[in-house]
Amino acid sequence: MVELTRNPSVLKWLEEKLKLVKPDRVVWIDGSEEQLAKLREEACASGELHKLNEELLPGCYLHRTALNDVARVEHRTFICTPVKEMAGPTNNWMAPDEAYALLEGIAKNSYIGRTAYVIPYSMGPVGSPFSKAGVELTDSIYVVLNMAIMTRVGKAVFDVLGDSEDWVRGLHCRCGIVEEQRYICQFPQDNTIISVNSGYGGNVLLGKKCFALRIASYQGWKESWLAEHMLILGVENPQGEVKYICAAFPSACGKTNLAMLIPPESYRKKGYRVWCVGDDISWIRKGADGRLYAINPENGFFGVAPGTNEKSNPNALASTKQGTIFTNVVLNNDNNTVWWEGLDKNPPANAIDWKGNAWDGTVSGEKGAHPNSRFTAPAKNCPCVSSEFENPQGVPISAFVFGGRRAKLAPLVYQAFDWNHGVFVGSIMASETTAAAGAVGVVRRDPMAMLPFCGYNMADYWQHWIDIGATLDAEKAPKIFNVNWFRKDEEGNFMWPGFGDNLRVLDWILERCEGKAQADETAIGFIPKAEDINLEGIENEVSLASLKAMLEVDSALWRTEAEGIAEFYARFEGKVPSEMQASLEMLRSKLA
Ligand code: OXD
Ligand code: MN
Repeated sequence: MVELTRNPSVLKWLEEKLKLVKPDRVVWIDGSEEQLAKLREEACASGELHKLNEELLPGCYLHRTALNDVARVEHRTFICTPVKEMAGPTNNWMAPDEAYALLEGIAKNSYIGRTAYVIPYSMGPVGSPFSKAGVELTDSIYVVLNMAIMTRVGKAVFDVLGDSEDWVRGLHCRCGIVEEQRYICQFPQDNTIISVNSGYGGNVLLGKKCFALRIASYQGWKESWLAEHMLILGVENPQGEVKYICAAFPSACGKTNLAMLIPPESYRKKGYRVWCVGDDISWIRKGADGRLYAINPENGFFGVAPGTNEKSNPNALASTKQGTIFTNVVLNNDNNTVWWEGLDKNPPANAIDWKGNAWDGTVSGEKGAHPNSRFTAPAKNCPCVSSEFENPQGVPISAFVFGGRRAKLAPLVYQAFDWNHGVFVGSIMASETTAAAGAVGVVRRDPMAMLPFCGYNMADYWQHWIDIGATLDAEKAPKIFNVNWFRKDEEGNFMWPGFGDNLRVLDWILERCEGKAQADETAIGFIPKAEDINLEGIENEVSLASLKAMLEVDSALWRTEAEGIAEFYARFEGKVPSEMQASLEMLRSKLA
């Protein structure tokens, strides 16, 4: 085996892990196209990948997971800190000793007869001061090929790492894909992740949720930066100035769509453009000029396929036209391409569904693609990818936007009074569940959309947000907002058109950041004057009266909400920062 580094901590860790899992051979991933091409070929020969139509989808492949392995498994995801209190009340916890013993027991000998792949990868542009290195040891070519899209892989990562011990250790073992033995464990104090018995993206592409959010959020706490579940987009105005926004939404709120939005025609004509820097994760640091800067640590999009189409997100669709790996979508046998629910109205008749069975979409009552089927697409494919995507210094952030899915409660948009109040606004994020998650309309609290991704006690995480704010001059700190695209009228219809028209709300947000637009002060924050939201071109769809209704703050509903927040805060047993308790008290008294 050709080792790609002499880093003693890497070699020692690998030696230990290889002794544990006992592969037949070891392959170091050097990042070359030549090596990746060979692995693709090998995966096609074994059936792990299926090569799609080279003319219509050049360099694209289809993969099907095991039927019992189709999504992240929050109930089997653990934060393994020395004491439970460090993980907090919202994380599953296991003592590190116990977790290592359990997982190493499962991992033991699990690579016998298999190949071990050593993937050096960088989260963030190689060599950027924001970036961090990781090494993932895996027995899955699918993982190698997905990591090669989602991160920067190869020897250059080791060259920058040198002999440093600051890298994240990640061990992935497919084992038998046994659900009852599936564990996704993070050890923040050890910079370590172990994932066993899964082959599904979010559980096994260890650079993504496990490192870039769970481990990185802990690192950010210790090193004075933030790792957030946020997209990054740039809005370019007709003068050519670009302002950047980071936005956090729980899963299933259209994050990828917002990150790549196409401006409404009236905006396009004036010269507005939207640029995508990232669709899922932001790493944020204070720059030399005192402003906050963000990078997207990823290099690709791991997007949900169903519902992605020419209308909802043409940029995402275009991103999947080459060099993409599709997981659990429909295979159209007639032309060897892919299909999913919501792509268009023409499901193929001669097809294979995500389970690998013959499927006729014109008559079948069953879905052909799994609702959580995915595309792994290179960011460089995206027609609206930002020119700053590779900027090692990141982009300056003007606004943070939090959002959720609330039928009645939250107005279309409101602005927090100040940074600390903004932390409160982020902490009270919640979403009402959709049919996809079982019961409809159940409120799930998801502070900063980080509930499943915060690698330490969420109360410490909030304190960290407050501490970061304290280091910023008020005029340089990003302004903080909350949006709700999902408000419904009495008949249950969505009141706001969403998609590209969301730019109208971002427009107001950026005007507020520049101190231009007006607002009314309410109990929950600053609300726009309806006249200040630009409805040009959608006057027939959204009346001023309807917009006013979307901006209303219903005190009775908010009083109930305040009690829900208090109940949630009580779970933290006195650890919620006093600034946030004060915001809750202020809300209660203003509503009284
Ligand atoms: C994701 C998620 O897959 O947040 O990005 O669930
Ligand atoms: Mn996500």
